[in-house]
Amino acid sequence: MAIKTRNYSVDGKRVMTVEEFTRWLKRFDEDNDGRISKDELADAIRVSGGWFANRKSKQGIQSVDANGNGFIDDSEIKNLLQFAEQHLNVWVLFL
Ligand SMILES: [Ca+2]
Ligand SMILES: [Ca+2]
Repeated sequence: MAIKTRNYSVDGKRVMTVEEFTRWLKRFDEDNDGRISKDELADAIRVSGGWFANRKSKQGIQSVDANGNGFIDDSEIKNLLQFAEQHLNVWVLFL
């Protein structure tokens, strides 16, 4: 397995730093434009075992898209941390 072992919190969430979460999210940037689209976020939700991925990703982007371009830009990833806890089974640590 190429995937590194992660720390897991007691409730089964993957524990990551903001940096690790950013790297993890970027794996879903399939067209490599440096931004996360609705479809790419939906993939991240699916991989995390979430239901209603398309609907959640639409809501997620709307709630974090500060500049209104319809994508999650680098500067907006930090707005996604609460969403990550709720829908991506990720618990982001602030260090
Ligand atoms: Ca992209
Ligand atoms: Ca944006």
